[in-house]
Amino acid sequence: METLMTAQTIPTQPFDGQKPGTSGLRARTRVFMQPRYLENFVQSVFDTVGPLDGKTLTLGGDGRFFNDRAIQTILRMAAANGAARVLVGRDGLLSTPAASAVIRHRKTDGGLILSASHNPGGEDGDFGIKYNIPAGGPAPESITGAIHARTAEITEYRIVDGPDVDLSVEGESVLGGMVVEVIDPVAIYAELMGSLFDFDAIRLLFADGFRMRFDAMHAVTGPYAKTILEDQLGAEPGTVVNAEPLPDFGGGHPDPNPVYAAALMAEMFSDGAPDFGAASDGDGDRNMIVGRHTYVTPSDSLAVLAANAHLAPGYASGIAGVARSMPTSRAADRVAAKLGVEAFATPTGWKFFGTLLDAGRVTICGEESAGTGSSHVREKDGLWAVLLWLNVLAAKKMSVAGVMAEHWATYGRDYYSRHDYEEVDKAAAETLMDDLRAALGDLPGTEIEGLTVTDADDFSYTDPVDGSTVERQGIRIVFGEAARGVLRLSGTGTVGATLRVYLERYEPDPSKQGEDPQQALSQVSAAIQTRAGIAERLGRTEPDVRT
Ligand code: VG1
Ligand code: CO
Repeated sequence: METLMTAQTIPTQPFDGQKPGTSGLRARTRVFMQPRYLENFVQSVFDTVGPLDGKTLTLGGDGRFFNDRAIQTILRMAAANGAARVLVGRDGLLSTPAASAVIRHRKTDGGLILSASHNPGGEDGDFGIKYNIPAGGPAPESITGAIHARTAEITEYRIVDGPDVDLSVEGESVLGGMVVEVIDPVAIYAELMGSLFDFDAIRLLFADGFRMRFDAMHAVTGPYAKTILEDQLGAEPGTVVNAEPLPDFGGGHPDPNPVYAAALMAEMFSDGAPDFGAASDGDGDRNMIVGRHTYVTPSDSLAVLAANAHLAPGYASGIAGVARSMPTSRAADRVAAKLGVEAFATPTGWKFFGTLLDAGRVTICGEESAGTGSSHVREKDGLWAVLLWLNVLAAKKMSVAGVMAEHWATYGRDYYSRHDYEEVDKAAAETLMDDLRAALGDLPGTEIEGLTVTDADDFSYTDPVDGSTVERQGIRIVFGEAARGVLRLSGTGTVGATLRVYLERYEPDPSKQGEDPQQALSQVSAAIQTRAGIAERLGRTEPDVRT
């Protein structure tokens, strides 16, 4: 029986810095756990997108430490703010792409996703939250800006009292007049995947002895990968490892790149390696693709998927266009040109793809940070990318190495790597960027480490659909047709600053496409390091991560 609960109005004062970054608000878990911090932000979201009266929201997170407590708080606040219903994943879990799928499929009035994605979790790790709009995607800058403005002037929030809602069983209950509907976190998503891909062909592939390793990194994708890969597609039991979501991701860093997914890399480069390997991040929107003895850069993966998407039933009629974030390599543009479809370069962050997807201008999008996705949802989608790769391999009956060789022979190879300098001094990193920005006009024509700069700018973007503009989205230093370096500061970190240096070089000649990427990029890397003064300014001679 539901007891009558009255909404309470609690006075509060603003916290500094509740500014959503590349993907929502992120902060140390302990910062989020202090009284009123989460409440302030959630009430600011409700004040911005509300009133909530009669509305339905989707709610879930990646299961990291504080996920369970935060969900209970948000449910009480949604009830106090008049929401009619909240759909919440069982045990409070929903991967980011699954949340997007639920928002779209059940036509909810947007949703809240709790995650700091690839950032480590735990009481001493990071936590995060973001609001997604009814189309299913991350809120655009106009909304995140309004939410931030609201956090700076908030004076009270609303919440009902009451016991915790039991989220361990599917079904409905009532909280302060609002229906809480606990849903299977996997079902809607798995059904969507089944509608896009040739599951029969992938089943045959596994039945023929194709071997795969999927490393869920103790993050949210485990249950999704187990259900789809092992139960539905017949991959052998044990294909998915680290499948149980843990509050601290088992102490790991749930970022699927060669450094943080070292165990998977070692297995894929061993004798007797499986045919195919993949990993996903904290909230399941990123993917890493590895063939036997073959690492596929995310930029190349985007290009390969764009070139071959028509082999999957969901994309059989072809793709409308391709969008990539600006720092992502130009490999996808080459595919778009050949297909005769539009190609777009957007700022970093999935929120910039939403308008293009909604307008039907693009079907496939991707970022060099291991995010790929399509118009099926409005988030990047790790398992989707893995399934499309499987569908392509099943249709082409080729190995990953074979697919890559064929792709590069057709389009040329874009050698690519990102070098991250993590948790460096924030002021020093900002000065580095400011000084470089100030020198942009003088760069063209200068020679650095034997390379001549032909162009240099700070990327600004006007959305071709809604006309909104953003500036200062990354400094580009271009060396002729072939080589390019991009520098920008991360917008997802919680401590200090992270400098990202994106390097690429184009090689059309198949006889020169077998070089080690770091070797192939050493000259452009040296040029950027020298011109930006990374060693002197940041005290770092080596990056922490090379993807
Ligand atoms: C990073 C990536 C960006 C991605 C964002 C969110 O942002 O570079 O491509 O969209 O993370 O991904 P930044 O500002 O740190 O470079 V996720 O999977 O952390 O939500
Ligand atoms: Co993520």
